[in-house]
Amino acid sequence: MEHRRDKARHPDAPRSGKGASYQHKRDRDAEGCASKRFRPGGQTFCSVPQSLSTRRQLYERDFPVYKQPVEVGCFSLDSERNFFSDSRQLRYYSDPGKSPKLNLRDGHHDRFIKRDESVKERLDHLLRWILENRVKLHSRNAATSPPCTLGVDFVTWRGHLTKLLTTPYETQEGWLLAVSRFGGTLYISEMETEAARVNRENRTERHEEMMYWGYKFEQYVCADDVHSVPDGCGVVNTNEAFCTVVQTRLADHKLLFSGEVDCRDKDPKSPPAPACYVELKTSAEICTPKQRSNFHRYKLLKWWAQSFLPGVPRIVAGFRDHDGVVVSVETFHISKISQLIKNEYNCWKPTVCMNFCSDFLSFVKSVVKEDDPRLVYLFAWEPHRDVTFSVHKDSEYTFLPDWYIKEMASQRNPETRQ
Ligand code: 0WD
Ligand code: CA
Repeated sequence: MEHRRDKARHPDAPRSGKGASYQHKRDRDAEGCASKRFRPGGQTFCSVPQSLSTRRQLYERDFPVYKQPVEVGCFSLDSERNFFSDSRQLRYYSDPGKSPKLNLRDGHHDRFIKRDESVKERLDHLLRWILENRVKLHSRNAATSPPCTLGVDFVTWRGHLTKLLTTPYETQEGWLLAVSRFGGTLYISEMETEAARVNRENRTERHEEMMYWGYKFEQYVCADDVHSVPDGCGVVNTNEAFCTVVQTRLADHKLLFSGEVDCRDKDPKSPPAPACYVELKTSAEICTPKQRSNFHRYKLLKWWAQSFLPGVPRIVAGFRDHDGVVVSVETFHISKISQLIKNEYNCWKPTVCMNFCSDFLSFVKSVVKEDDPRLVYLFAWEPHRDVTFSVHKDSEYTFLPDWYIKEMASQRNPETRQ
C-alpha cells in the first residue's frame, strides 16, 4: 500500500491523492533544444541534459510520493569489520534519564578503537548483502520487473541520499557521486572530494575528540541484550555496526539502500523494524535563542533527512556542555520536526529536499544510459553551482568490484540458485 509518509505529519505534505504525484517524462524526440539544463519537475526537451540546478525555489512543489520504507534485511559488521548477514550487532536502547551527567571524554585515550577511515569500503558490504539475498529480492520484485534483474532502480547508502536531500540548503560542502548502470540497476557510490580528504587529514585534536563523544554517548545508552544494561566501562570500537537494508519508492524511483542503525526499542510490543529503531545524536547544549535557531536551521535538517529516509521514527539527543558532559537528553519525533521549525524565518522545507532528490535521480536516469559496470558517470556538485557530470571508463572511479560483477553475471536465473 502506498501513502505519502508525511501527510499527517507536516504542513508541507500534499493534501490531494494520486493526481498531485510528481511525474517525470522525457521527450526524446524533441529537437533543437534551447537549454541543456535538466528541468526540475517538468519535461526534458533534450536527449541528454548537462546539468541540474539546486535552487530551492525550483523544488517547492507538492510533496512527492514516498512509500513507507520496508526493511528487507540487515547485516552486521563486527569489531574487526567482518561482515555477517544477521543482527548480531543490534543494540537495545536504555533510557539514561533526563539529565544524566554522562562524561563523554572518558575512555578516549585508553578504551577507543577507531575504524581505519583511509580504507574505502564503497558499496562493498551492501553488495555482499545483495548477493546473499538475491533470491529474496528478486521474488519480492518479480511481479514488476524483468527476470534476471534486482527489480530496483537504485542501490546506494542512506548517507548518500541524506546528502542529496540536504543539497538545496548546503552552503559549505560539495559532493562527488559515482554512478554505474549494471543489469538495469543504477549504483550510486560517494567519492571523497579533495576538500573532504584535506579536512579529514587535518582534523584538530579537539575535533577528533568531539567525534568520539558521539560514539561514547551510544555506549552509555545502549545495551547488548534486551535484559542487560549499558556498560560505560567497555571499549568503544567504531568498526562495529548494525545496518538495516530497506526498500522504498520515491516518485517513480525504486530504491534499495542501507543505513547504520544505532539501536532499537527493547519493548517486545514495539512495532516491527524500521519503526522500532532509535537514532542517537549528541549536540552542544542550547543556551541562547541564536543557538536554538541555528540548531533548527542546520542540525535538525540533517537529522530529519537521515532518519526520515529509512523510516526511523525517533532521535534521542544528548545535549552536552563544552567539557563533553551530557547535561540533558531529549527525544525528537521525526514526524514533529517540521512543526518545531515552523517559526524559523526562511527555514528548510522537507518537500524541497525530497523533490530535489527525486529530480536528481531522474537526471541520473536520463544521463546514465549505458549498462556497463566499468563505466562511471561522476556527478559533481559545489555549493552555489549546478550539478554537472563527467564520464570515466576503467578509471580510479570504478567501484563495482569484480567479485560482484562476476557473481551477478554468472547467476543469470536467480530462481535456480540455492
Ligand atoms: O564509503 C563511504 N563513503 C561511506 C561508507 C560513507 C558512509 C558510510 N559508509 C558505510 C559504512 O560501512 C557504515 O557502516 O556505511 C555505513 C553507514 O552508512 P550510512 O548509514 O549510510 O551513513 P550515515 O547516515 O552517513 O551515517 C550513519 C552513522 C553515523 O552516525 P551519525 O549519528 O554520526 O550520523 O554511521 C557512522 C556514524 O556513526 N558512519 C560511518 N561509519 C563508517 N564509515 C561512516 C563511514 N564512512 N560515516 C558515518
Ligand atoms: Ca547516530
